[in-house]
Amino acid sequence: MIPTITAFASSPDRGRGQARDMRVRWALEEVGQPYDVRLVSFSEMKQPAHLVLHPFGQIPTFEDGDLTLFESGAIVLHIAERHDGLLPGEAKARARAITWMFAALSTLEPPIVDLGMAMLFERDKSWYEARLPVLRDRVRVRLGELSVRLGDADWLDGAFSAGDLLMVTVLRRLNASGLLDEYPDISAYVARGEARPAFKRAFDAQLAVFTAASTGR
Ligand code: GTB
Repeated sequence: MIPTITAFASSPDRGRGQARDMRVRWALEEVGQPYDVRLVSFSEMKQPAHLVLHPFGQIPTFEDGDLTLFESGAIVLHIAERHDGLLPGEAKARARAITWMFAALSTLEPPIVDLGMAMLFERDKSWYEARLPVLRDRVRVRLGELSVRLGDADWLDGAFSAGDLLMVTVLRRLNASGLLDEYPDISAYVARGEARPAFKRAFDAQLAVFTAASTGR
């Protein structure tokens, strides 16, 4: 039996790999675990059949036999714990890699999502022009700190880990903001993640969904 994940039937990001199924796909590709994808529409996400899997009516979910998970970070951790390749074997290095997973999702992602949401949904508000620089500066604070820690290393703590996988997917959400251009070392870090064959397979798979939906094939 292979796991099944859920993803947008028609992703609002138009195949740019910004939705959170991308990180789950990438993790599965990194560890060589085949998977099925069930595509769901926005209305299907709010129906009882999906709410049983995801109490907040969102994607992604992960089903493997009688185990159902939601929350992309928990899903990636589950995959990383059950396969080689995404977490170090040594206990302290493993704990540090998991720390970076949490840092990506709870320290970096919130200000990045706040900025993205404002850019998408608040442009017509009277306060948008005043709020935007505040949101951008909040992200800059974190990028500056991350840049210092990364230094000239390829990855956050030794070998590539699930911490890097989540961090790269979170940072990619800044693509439309132009902010990554201010941090060439972080841009290069993201590019290293995107250059991984597993990332490319995951990206192509989610892009194929968008292409098929938009061409009717
Ligand atoms: N904390 C949860 C997790 O990490 O799994 C958050 C899950 C979540 O936000 N899912 C979104 C969703 O299902 C899709 S990824 N939204 C539908 C809903 O809430 O009704 C968020 C997302 C959506 C679109 C873009 N985009 O267009 O660029 C990027 C990211």
